[in-house]
Parts: sequence; C-alpha cells; structure tokens
Amino acid sequence: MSRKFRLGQSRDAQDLDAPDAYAREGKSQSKRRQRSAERLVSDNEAHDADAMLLLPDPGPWLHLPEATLVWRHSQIVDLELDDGTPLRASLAGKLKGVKLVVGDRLRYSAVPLEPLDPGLAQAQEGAQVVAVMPRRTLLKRGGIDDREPWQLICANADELWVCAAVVDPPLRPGLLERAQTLALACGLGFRIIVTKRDRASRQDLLPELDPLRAQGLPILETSAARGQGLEPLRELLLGRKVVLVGHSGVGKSTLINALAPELNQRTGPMSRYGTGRQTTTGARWLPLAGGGTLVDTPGLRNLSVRGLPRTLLPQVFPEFPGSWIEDPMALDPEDEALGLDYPERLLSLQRLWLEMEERNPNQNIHR
Ligand SMILES: Nc1nc2c(ncn2[C@@H]2O[C@H](COP(=O)(O)OP(=O)(O)OP(=O)(O)O)[C@@H](O)[C@H]2O)c(=O)[nH]1
Ligand SMILES: [Mg+2]
Repeated sequence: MSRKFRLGQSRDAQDLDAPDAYAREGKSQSKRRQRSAERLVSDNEAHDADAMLLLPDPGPWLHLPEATLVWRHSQIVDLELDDGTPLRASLAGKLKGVKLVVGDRLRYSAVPLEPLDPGLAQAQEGAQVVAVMPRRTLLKRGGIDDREPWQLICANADELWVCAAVVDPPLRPGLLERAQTLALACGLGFRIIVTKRDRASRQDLLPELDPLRAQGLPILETSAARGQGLEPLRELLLGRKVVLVGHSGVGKSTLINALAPELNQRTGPMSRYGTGRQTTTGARWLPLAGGGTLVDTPGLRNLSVRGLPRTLLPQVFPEFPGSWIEDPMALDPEDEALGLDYPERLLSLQRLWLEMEERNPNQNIHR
C-alpha cells in the first residue's frame, strides 16, 4: 500500500497491531495451550464470557466501611481509605474466584470475620475484605484463551487514554482502534495521547494518525521530556478517573511522573520491543493531590477484542456504510473502485470483525 509512513516504521498492514504476540511463544508453550484450549472448546460453560464478572451480593456487608483497591498482590490487596490512609488487607474465602481489579470499591472489616486460607498464615492479623460493590465501569480485554475469556484491567474509571509514542516503540494505529473499541464497549471516554513528541521533528505531522484525525478522535500530543502538552491533560484530569494503556515503553509512567511528580512511578529504558519485559508490573490506582485519579498499567502487547459485539463497529468506523460493516470480508481494501482514502481502515475493520466472533484465537493463529 502506498501510504506515507515514517522511515524505519513498518508499512506492512499486518504490523499495525500485534497478533504476532502469539507467534513469539515457544513451541511447547503454544502446544500446551492449544491442547488445553481444545479440551475446553466443547465445554459450553467455558464460553460464558460474563460468568467471571458476576460479583457476590454485597448486601449483608453494607454497614462496613468502603475503600478502593489500589494494588493487587495474589491474595493480599492494598486499599486506600476515603481519607487517603493506606491499608493492607487479606481476602475473605467467599471472594475466592472473584476477580478483583484496581479501582474496585471493597467493603472491609478491621478484624478478620472469616477463617482465612491456612496457606496465608502471615495475613491472619489485620483487615479483611469481605465484599465488592457493583462496578460502575469495567475495562476488560479479550483473554488469551478460553480458560480466561476476559482479562480485567481496571474498574470504575471514567476515561481510557491510550498512549502511543512517535517512535520507540513504533506508532501502531491498529492498537488505537482496538483501544477505542474497548472504551466504547466499557462505556469509557476515549482519548489518544501521543508521547515522546520530542523524538520526531516538528515538520513530521504524524501522517499515520490521519485516518483517526479524520474521524474526529481527540488526539493530544505530549512530550514528558520537554513538558509539552501537559497543561491540557492536567485540566482534563480534574475530577476524573483515567486509565492509561499502551505498549510497553511508550512512556505511560514517565507521563504520570510529569503530571504528578509526587507519585514517583518507576520508569525504565525501552526493552527490545516484543520481549515482554515491562517496567510497570501491575496496574496501580493513583489518586492525584490536585483531584482526579490516574491508573498506571503494565505495557500491553495486544488488545484483543475477542467476544465483544460487532454492534460496536459502526461507531469505530463511522466512515463506512452499514452494509460494509455487516459483511466487510466481501470487500477488497485494494479495490480502487471503492475510492477509499485510507484502505488500512478497511483492513482494520476486517480484522476486528473477524476477531470479535472468534472463539479461540489459538486455533486460528497457531501453527
Ligand atoms: N525522549 C523522550 N523519552 C521519553 C518520553 N517519555 C518517556 N520516555 C522514555 O521512554 C522510556 C520508557 O518510559 P516508561 O515511562 O517507563 O514507559 P511505560 O509506558 O511506563 O512502560 P511499561 O511500564 O513497561 O509499560 C524511558 O526511558 C523514558 O525516559 C518523552 O517524552 N521523551
Ligand atoms: Mg510503566
């Protein structure tokens, strides 16, 4: 396709997003996963995408105080009370199997109310979480296989800001469209934050983003290194809970430090792209001194839309007629008669359309 991409970046449409994340798995790992996915594929229950999102009734516990989950270890959680006090707590047995996620509003008791898992002797003392309040929003992406239909990212956020660096790692518009789709599915506001703007010349107008600009998506260009573009973000953050997502190394944590130096998030040099080493290792809920909340997340390799409804697509691709969205596979993005300004958008539509229906990506992607 003859589009104007920056030197050194891939022009290959396949590279715009990253199903290749799967291709990097070791052979034995992929075989093991394939086998377990096959075992599950006949099991209807495994496909109940919402089963894992059901929360036990918090009714009996509403007299207990509430706090926000800010960091999750495996069986222990760090909470922040409404006055800002931190509190570490264990989880009651009834929450076993409930996937808690940062941003969850939890009811806790200062003394354990339930016997604890005997394996957790060190947590016998102290507070215990006994209930989760219903979530206002829940950001989730498609899971890697049917054992885990969804991967939860964050609860109770208002907006999703997807960060994309101008370079290192390369800008991948495909990930931005996926993030927009997830934001729509989860009822979150959506913005694109371009990071490391200082790494590209001012003459470089970032043509990769033209198709998204043409859709009127809000795109903000920033450089944490030069302090560029931060003021508008500070204003947008006031009173809002915002979750940042993006590839590893795009500068999410650096941006958070630039916006709120008191948070002092760990940042790190770029790992070789695709090695999966992330500097941030778990999502963290970070209330800001000036009001508002940021959620730092570990770098994503891909954002799967598997299992999301195709009815979201007309909002993501408003430039295409309804009949195209109903059956995009009937069209050829290379077909000049379609008169497409941005043929890669049709490719993206086709990719998302196919993926939404997929039961098990392993069976389609693996060798
Ligand atoms: N030149 C320049 N470098 C930046 C900018 N923002 C971040 N970086 C560099 O990019 C690298 C990665 O930054 P991080 O903030 O750790 O990236 P991250 O997105 O939090 O990465 P993960 O935690 O792995 O997901 C660091 O070496 C930063 O110094 C910027 O605005 N300009
Ligand atoms: Mg980070």
